[in-house]
Amino acid sequence: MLNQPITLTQYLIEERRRFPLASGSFNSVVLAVALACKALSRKVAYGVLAGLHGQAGSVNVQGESQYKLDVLANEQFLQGLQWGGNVRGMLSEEMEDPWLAKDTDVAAGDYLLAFDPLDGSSNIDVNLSVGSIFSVLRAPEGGRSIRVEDFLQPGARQVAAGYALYGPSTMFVLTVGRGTHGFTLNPELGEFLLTHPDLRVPEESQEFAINASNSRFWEPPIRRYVEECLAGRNGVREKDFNMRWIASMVADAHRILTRGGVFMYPRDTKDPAQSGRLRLLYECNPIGLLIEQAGGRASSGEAPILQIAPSGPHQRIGFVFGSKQEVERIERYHRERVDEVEPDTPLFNRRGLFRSMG
Ligand code: AFP
Repeated sequence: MLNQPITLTQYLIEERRRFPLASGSFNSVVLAVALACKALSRKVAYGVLAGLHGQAGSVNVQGESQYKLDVLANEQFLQGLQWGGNVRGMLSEEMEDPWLAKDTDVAAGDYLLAFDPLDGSSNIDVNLSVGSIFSVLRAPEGGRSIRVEDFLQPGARQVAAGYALYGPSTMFVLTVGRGTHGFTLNPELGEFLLTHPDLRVPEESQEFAINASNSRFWEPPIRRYVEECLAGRNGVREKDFNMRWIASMVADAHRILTRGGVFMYPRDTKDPAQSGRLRLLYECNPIGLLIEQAGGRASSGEAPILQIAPSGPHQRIGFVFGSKQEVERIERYHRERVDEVEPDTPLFNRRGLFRSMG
Protein backbone atom coordinates (compact mmCIF):
# COMPACT_ATOMS: atom_id res chain seq x y z
CA MET A 1 0.00 0.00 0.00
CA LEU A 2 1.46 3.38 -1.01
CA ASN A 3 1.64 5.87 1.81
CA GLN A 4 0.97 8.99 -0.28
CA PRO A 5 -0.58 12.18 1.08
CA ILE A 6 -4.13 12.75 -0.15
CA THR A 7 -4.83 15.36 -2.81
CA LEU A 8 -6.82 18.57 -2.32
CA THR A 9 -9.68 17.00 -4.31
CA GLN A 10 -9.71 13.91 -2.06
CA TYR A 11 -9.66 16.12 1.03
CA LEU A 12 -12.65 18.11 -0.25
CA ILE A 13 -14.60 14.96 -1.15
CA GLU A 14 -13.98 13.57 2.34
CA GLU A 15 -15.19 16.83 3.88
CA ARG A 16 -18.29 16.78 1.65
CA ARG A 17 -19.27 13.31 2.90
CA ARG A 18 -20.18 15.01 6.17
CA PHE A 19 -22.96 16.84 4.31
CA PRO A 20 -24.98 14.20 2.43
CA LEU A 21 -27.13 16.84 0.70
CA ALA A 22 -24.18 18.88 -0.60
CA SER A 23 -24.30 19.43 -4.34
CA GLY A 24 -20.57 19.65 -4.95
CA SER A 25 -20.87 23.32 -5.86
CA PHE A 26 -18.68 24.44 -2.94
CA ASN A 27 -15.94 21.97 -3.89
CA SER A 28 -16.08 23.29 -7.44
CA VAL A 29 -15.44 26.83 -6.17
CA VAL A 30 -12.39 25.81 -4.13
CA LEU A 31 -11.01 23.65 -6.95
CA ALA A 32 -11.49 26.48 -9.47
CA VAL A 33 -9.54 28.80 -7.15
CA ALA A 34 -6.84 26.14 -6.76
CA LEU A 35 -6.61 25.76 -10.54
CA ALA A 36 -6.21 29.53 -10.99
CA CYS A 37 -3.44 29.42 -8.38
CA LYS A 38 -1.68 26.57 -10.19
CA ALA A 39 -1.75 28.57 -13.41
CA LEU A 40 -0.34 31.61 -11.60
CA SER A 41 2.33 29.48 -9.97
CA ARG A 42 3.57 28.53 -13.46
CA LYS A 43 3.68 32.16 -14.56
CA VAL A 44 5.51 33.23 -11.40
CA ALA A 45 8.03 30.39 -11.78
CA TYR A 46 9.01 31.60 -15.25
CA GLY A 47 9.91 34.98 -13.78
CA VAL A 48 11.10 37.56 -16.24
CA LEU A 49 10.98 34.93 -19.02
CA ALA A 50 7.16 35.09 -18.90
CA GLY A 51 7.38 38.78 -19.86
CA LEU A 52 5.35 39.60 -16.76
CA HIS A 53 7.75 41.70 -14.73
CA GLY A 54 7.16 45.41 -14.40
CA GLN A 55 4.22 47.72 -14.12
CA ALA A 56 1.10 47.53 -16.26
CA GLY A 57 0.80 51.31 -16.51
CA SER A 58 -2.62 51.32 -14.83
CA VAL A 59 -3.86 52.20 -11.35
CA ASN A 60 -6.32 50.17 -9.26
CA VAL A 61 -9.22 51.35 -7.09
CA GLN A 62 -6.83 51.87 -4.17
CA GLY A 63 -4.81 54.32 -6.26
CA GLU A 64 -1.89 51.85 -6.41
CA SER A 65 0.07 51.22 -9.61
CA GLN A 66 -0.77 47.80 -10.97
CA TYR A 67 1.92 45.33 -11.97
CA LYS A 68 1.45 43.22 -15.10
CA LEU A 69 1.09 40.17 -12.88
CA ASP A 70 -1.64 41.87 -10.78
CA VAL A 71 -3.71 42.32 -13.93
CA LEU A 72 -3.07 38.80 -15.21
CA ALA A 73 -3.81 37.24 -11.81
CA ASN A 74 -7.11 39.10 -11.63
CA GLU A 75 -8.08 37.83 -15.10
CA GLN A 76 -7.06 34.30 -14.13
CA PHE A 77 -9.38 34.32 -11.12
CA LEU A 78 -12.28 35.90 -13.00
CA GLN A 79 -12.11 33.55 -15.96
CA GLY A 80 -11.60 30.42 -13.87
CA LEU A 81 -14.51 31.14 -11.59
CA GLN A 82 -17.00 32.57 -14.11
CA TRP A 83 -16.84 29.45 -16.20
CA GLY A 84 -18.02 27.06 -13.49
CA GLY A 85 -21.19 29.03 -12.70
CA ASN A 86 -20.83 28.41 -8.96
CA VAL A 87 -20.23 32.00 -7.84
CA ARG A 88 -22.81 34.74 -8.14
CA GLY A 89 -20.42 37.60 -7.45
CA MET A 90 -16.70 38.32 -7.17
CA LEU A 91 -14.99 41.18 -5.36
CA SER A 92 -11.33 41.85 -6.10
CA GLU A 93 -8.67 44.24 -4.86
CA GLU A 94 -8.02 45.07 -8.50
CA MET A 95 -11.59 46.12 -9.44
CA GLU A 96 -13.60 49.02 -8.13
CA ASP A 97 -16.92 47.26 -8.64
CA PRO A 98 -17.50 43.56 -8.09
CA TRP A 99 -18.22 41.23 -10.98
CA LEU A 100 -21.86 40.14 -10.70
CA ALA A 101 -23.43 37.21 -12.52
CA LYS A 102 -26.18 38.30 -14.91
CA ASP A 103 -29.78 37.35 -14.14
CA THR A 104 -29.72 35.41 -17.40
CA ASP A 105 -26.85 33.14 -16.27
CA VAL A 106 -28.20 29.60 -16.12
CA ALA A 107 -26.21 28.48 -13.11
CA ALA A 108 -25.93 31.49 -10.86
CA GLY A 109 -24.23 29.75 -7.93
CA ASP A 110 -24.62 29.74 -4.18
CA TYR A 111 -21.40 31.57 -3.30
CA LEU A 112 -19.59 34.90 -3.40
CA LEU A 113 -15.84 35.13 -3.72
CA ALA A 114 -13.63 37.97 -2.46
CA PHE A 115 -9.95 37.87 -3.39
CA ASP A 116 -6.62 39.61 -3.61
CA PRO A 117 -5.29 37.94 -6.77
CA LEU A 118 -1.67 38.86 -6.14
CA ASP A 119 -0.50 39.83 -2.68
CA GLY A 120 2.94 41.41 -2.29
CA SER A 121 3.19 42.80 -5.82
CA SER A 122 6.34 44.77 -5.03
CA ASN A 123 8.14 41.44 -4.56
CA ILE A 124 7.57 40.25 -8.13
CA ASP A 125 10.39 42.07 -9.87
CA VAL A 126 12.90 41.13 -7.15
CA ASN A 127 12.00 37.42 -7.31
CA LEU A 128 10.63 37.11 -3.77
CA SER A 129 7.53 35.34 -2.50
CA VAL A 130 4.07 36.51 -3.52
CA GLY A 131 0.65 34.96 -2.97
CA SER A 132 -3.10 34.99 -3.64
CA ILE A 133 -5.77 35.27 -0.92
CA PHE A 134 -9.44 34.31 -1.11
CA SER A 135 -12.59 34.28 1.00
CA VAL A 136 -15.76 32.30 0.21
CA LEU A 137 -19.08 33.72 1.43
CA ARG A 138 -22.60 32.44 1.03
CA ALA A 139 -24.74 34.27 -1.54
CA PRO A 140 -28.16 35.37 -0.32
CA GLU A 141 -30.85 32.73 -0.55
CA GLY A 142 -33.62 32.94 -3.12
CA GLY A 143 -31.44 33.36 -6.19
CA ARG A 144 -31.90 37.14 -6.47
CA SER A 145 -29.26 39.33 -8.16
CA ILE A 146 -26.28 40.27 -6.05
CA ARG A 147 -25.66 43.77 -4.75
CA VAL A 148 -22.38 45.14 -3.37
CA GLU A 149 -23.87 45.08 0.15
CA ASP A 150 -24.12 41.29 -0.03
CA PHE A 151 -20.34 41.12 0.34
CA LEU A 152 -20.43 43.14 3.57
CA GLN A 153 -20.56 40.12 5.88
CA PRO A 154 -18.43 39.83 9.03
CA GLY A 155 -15.49 37.44 8.66
CA ALA A 156 -17.06 34.96 11.06
CA ARG A 157 -19.61 34.17 8.31
CA GLN A 158 -16.96 32.98 5.83
CA VAL A 159 -17.62 29.47 4.54
CA ALA A 160 -13.98 28.97 3.63
CA ALA A 161 -10.78 30.95 3.27
CA GLY A 162 -7.31 30.31 1.99
CA TYR A 163 -4.23 31.45 0.22
CA ALA A 164 -1.67 30.24 -2.27
CA LEU A 165 1.97 31.02 -1.55
CA TYR A 166 4.26 31.15 -4.57
CA GLY A 167 7.54 30.58 -2.76
CA PRO A 168 10.39 28.10 -3.27
CA SER A 169 7.51 25.63 -3.47
CA THR A 170 3.87 26.51 -4.11
CA MET A 171 1.47 25.90 -1.24
CA PHE A 172 -2.29 26.12 -0.91
CA VAL A 173 -3.48 26.69 2.65
CA LEU A 174 -7.17 26.22 3.32
CA THR A 175 -9.81 26.24 6.02
CA VAL A 176 -13.38 25.09 5.50
CA GLY A 177 -14.08 25.75 9.18
CA ARG A 178 -12.46 22.58 10.56
CA GLY A 179 -8.83 23.46 11.15
CA THR A 180 -6.25 24.95 8.80
CA HIS A 181 -4.50 22.63 6.40
CA GLY A 182 -1.52 23.07 4.07
CA PHE A 183 -1.16 21.43 0.65
CA THR A 184 2.07 21.46 -1.37
CA LEU A 185 1.98 21.52 -5.17
CA ASN A 186 3.67 18.50 -6.71
CA PRO A 187 4.73 20.05 -10.03
CA GLU A 188 5.01 16.67 -11.78
CA LEU A 189 1.49 15.57 -10.83
CA GLY A 190 0.07 19.09 -11.01
CA GLU A 191 -1.75 18.33 -7.76
CA PHE A 192 -1.85 19.92 -4.32
CA LEU A 193 -1.02 17.23 -1.73
CA LEU A 194 -1.94 17.45 1.96
CA THR A 195 1.50 17.86 3.54
CA HIS A 196 0.67 20.05 6.57
CA PRO A 197 -2.58 18.81 8.15
CA ASP A 198 -3.92 20.75 11.11
CA LEU A 199 -1.44 23.61 11.33
CA ARG A 200 -1.20 25.11 14.85
CA VAL A 201 0.14 28.55 15.75
CA PRO A 202 2.21 28.31 18.96
CA GLU A 203 0.53 30.40 21.71
CA GLU A 204 3.71 32.29 22.59
CA SER A 205 6.48 33.52 20.39
CA GLN A 206 9.64 35.60 20.19
CA GLU A 207 9.25 36.90 16.65
CA PHE A 208 7.38 39.91 15.32
CA ALA A 209 6.77 41.40 11.87
CA ILE A 210 6.09 45.08 11.24
CA ASN A 211 7.23 47.69 8.73
CA ALA A 212 9.39 49.72 11.12
CA SER A 213 9.78 52.57 8.61
CA ASN A 214 6.28 53.62 9.72
CA SER A 215 7.26 53.82 13.40
CA ARG A 216 6.88 57.59 13.64
CA PHE A 217 3.20 57.17 12.69
CA TRP A 218 2.39 54.39 15.16
CA GLU A 219 -0.09 54.87 17.95
CA PRO A 220 1.15 54.44 21.54
CA PRO A 221 -0.01 50.81 22.10
CA ILE A 222 1.98 49.53 19.10
CA ARG A 223 4.98 51.68 19.98
CA ARG A 224 4.89 50.25 23.49
CA TYR A 225 4.66 46.65 22.26
CA VAL A 226 7.55 47.00 19.79
CA GLU A 227 9.74 48.94 22.23
CA GLU A 228 9.27 46.17 24.80
CA CYS A 229 10.22 43.53 22.22
CA LEU A 230 13.32 45.52 21.24
CA ALA A 231 14.39 45.88 24.87
CA GLY A 232 14.80 42.10 24.86
CA ARG A 233 15.98 40.22 27.93
CA ASN A 234 16.80 43.45 29.79
CA GLY A 235 13.24 44.80 29.42
CA VAL A 236 9.84 43.85 30.81
CA ARG A 237 9.51 40.90 28.42
CA GLU A 238 12.72 39.37 29.80
CA LYS A 239 13.54 37.64 26.52
CA ASP A 240 15.10 38.56 23.18
CA PHE A 241 12.90 38.89 20.10
CA ASN A 242 13.62 38.38 16.41
CA MET A 243 12.10 40.49 13.61
CA ARG A 244 11.00 39.57 10.05
CA TRP A 245 9.25 41.52 7.25
CA ILE A 246 8.60 39.98 3.83
CA ALA A 247 6.27 42.69 2.40
CA SER A 248 3.81 39.98 1.37
CA MET A 249 1.26 39.28 4.10
CA VAL A 250 0.71 35.77 2.72
CA ALA A 251 4.37 34.91 3.22
CA ASP A 252 4.41 36.45 6.71
CA ALA A 253 1.18 34.58 7.59
CA HIS A 254 2.68 31.34 6.35
CA ARG A 255 5.73 31.73 8.56
CA ILE A 256 3.47 32.47 11.54
CA LEU A 257 1.27 29.44 10.81
CA THR A 258 4.38 27.32 10.70
CA ARG A 259 6.43 28.58 13.64
CA GLY A 260 4.44 31.31 15.40
CA GLY A 261 5.00 35.02 15.82
CA VAL A 262 2.94 38.15 15.43
CA PHE A 263 2.22 40.33 12.37
CA MET A 264 1.19 43.96 12.69
CA TYR A 265 -0.03 46.40 10.08
CA PRO A 266 -1.73 48.67 12.58
CA ARG A 267 -3.87 51.70 12.05
CA ASP A 268 -1.54 54.68 12.22
CA THR A 269 -1.48 58.43 11.68
CA LYS A 270 0.26 58.35 8.28
CA ASP A 271 -2.94 59.03 6.38
CA PRO A 272 -5.72 60.16 8.72
CA ALA A 273 -8.27 59.38 5.98
CA GLN A 274 -7.40 55.66 6.19
CA SER A 275 -8.04 53.48 9.20
CA GLY A 276 -5.30 51.02 8.23
CA ARG A 277 -3.56 49.70 5.14
CA LEU A 278 -4.90 46.19 4.64
CA ARG A 279 -8.32 45.46 3.21
CA LEU A 280 -10.84 43.83 5.51
CA LEU A 281 -12.83 41.66 3.11
CA TYR A 282 -10.18 40.00 0.98
CA GLU A 283 -7.01 40.31 3.07
CA CYS A 284 -7.75 40.48 6.82
CA ASN A 285 -10.85 38.26 7.05
CA PRO A 286 -9.46 35.25 5.17
CA ILE A 287 -6.08 35.41 6.91
CA GLY A 288 -7.93 35.97 10.21
CA LEU A 289 -10.03 32.83 9.76
CA LEU A 290 -7.01 30.71 8.82
CA ILE A 291 -5.10 31.95 11.87
CA GLU A 292 -7.99 31.45 14.30
CA GLN A 293 -8.72 27.98 12.92
CA ALA A 294 -5.07 27.21 13.71
CA GLY A 295 -5.46 28.35 17.34
CA GLY A 296 -4.05 31.86 16.85
CA ARG A 297 -5.80 35.21 17.20
CA ALA A 298 -6.65 37.97 14.70
CA SER A 299 -7.65 41.48 15.70
CA SER A 300 -7.91 45.08 14.59
CA GLY A 301 -5.96 45.84 17.78
CA GLU A 302 -9.18 46.59 19.58
CA ALA A 303 -11.76 44.09 18.33
CA PRO A 304 -11.65 40.54 16.96
CA ILE A 305 -11.27 40.98 13.21
CA LEU A 306 -13.89 38.33 12.40
CA GLN A 307 -16.60 40.20 14.35
CA ILE A 308 -16.23 43.51 12.52
CA ALA A 309 -19.21 44.56 10.39
CA PRO A 310 -17.73 45.79 7.09
CA SER A 311 -18.69 49.29 5.98
CA GLY A 312 -17.60 49.05 2.35
CA PRO A 313 -16.17 46.57 -0.16
CA HIS A 314 -12.63 47.99 -0.07
CA GLN A 315 -12.58 49.03 3.60
CA ARG A 316 -9.13 49.20 5.16
CA ILE A 317 -8.40 48.41 8.78
CA GLY A 318 -5.56 47.94 11.25
CA PHE A 319 -4.60 44.27 11.46
CA VAL A 320 -2.70 42.27 14.06
CA PHE A 321 -2.55 38.48 14.06
CA GLY A 322 -0.54 35.51 15.21
CA SER A 323 0.33 33.82 18.48
CA LYS A 324 -2.65 34.17 20.81
CA GLN A 325 -0.87 35.53 23.87
CA GLU A 326 0.99 38.19 21.88
CA VAL A 327 -2.16 39.44 20.12
CA GLU A 328 -4.03 39.51 23.44
CA ARG A 329 -1.19 41.57 24.91
CA ILE A 330 -1.46 44.08 22.05
CA GLU A 331 -5.24 44.28 22.55
CA ARG A 332 -4.67 44.90 26.26
CA TYR A 333 -2.25 47.73 25.45
CA HIS A 334 -4.97 49.30 23.29
CA ARG A 335 -7.52 49.00 26.12
CA GLU A 336 -5.10 50.47 28.64
CA ARG A 337 -4.36 53.32 26.24
CA VAL A 338 -8.06 54.13 25.95
CA ASP A 339 -8.52 53.95 29.72
CA GLU A 340 -5.66 56.31 30.42
CA VAL A 341 -6.40 59.11 27.90
CA GLU A 342 -7.83 62.38 29.11
CA PRO A 343 -11.44 63.01 28.06
CA ASP A 344 -10.38 66.33 26.50
CA THR A 345 -7.97 64.75 23.98
CA PRO A 346 -10.51 64.42 21.15
CA LEU A 347 -8.32 62.45 18.74
CA PHE A 348 -7.77 59.57 21.14
CA ASN A 349 -10.86 59.42 23.32
CA ARG A 350 -13.64 56.87 22.97
CA ARG A 351 -15.41 58.68 20.14
CA GLY A 352 -12.24 60.14 18.62
CA LEU A 353 -10.69 59.64 15.21
CA PHE A 354 -8.07 57.18 16.45
CA ARG A 355 -10.49 55.06 18.41
CA SER A 356 -11.57 51.78 16.76
CA MET A 357 -13.79 52.08 13.72
CA GLY A 358 -14.89 48.51 14.44
P1 AFP B 1 -0.38 44.45 -2.42
O1 AFP B 1 -1.64 43.69 -2.12
O2 AFP B 1 -0.65 45.78 -3.07
O3 AFP B 1 0.58 43.65 -3.18
O4 AFP B 1 0.30 44.86 -1.02
C1 AFP B 1 0.82 43.90 -0.15
C2 AFP B 1 0.56 44.31 1.25
O5 AFP B 1 -0.75 44.79 1.35
C3 AFP B 1 0.78 43.20 2.27
O6 AFP B 1 0.83 41.94 1.74
C4 AFP B 1 2.10 43.55 2.92
O7 AFP B 1 2.19 43.11 4.23
C5 AFP B 1 2.15 45.02 2.80
O8 AFP B 1 1.41 45.36 1.64
C6 AFP B 1 3.56 45.52 2.65
O9 AFP B 1 3.53 46.88 2.71
P2 AFP B 1 4.83 47.78 2.89
O10 AFP B 1 4.95 48.52 1.61
O11 AFP B 1 4.49 48.67 4.03
O12 AFP B 1 5.99 46.92 3.20
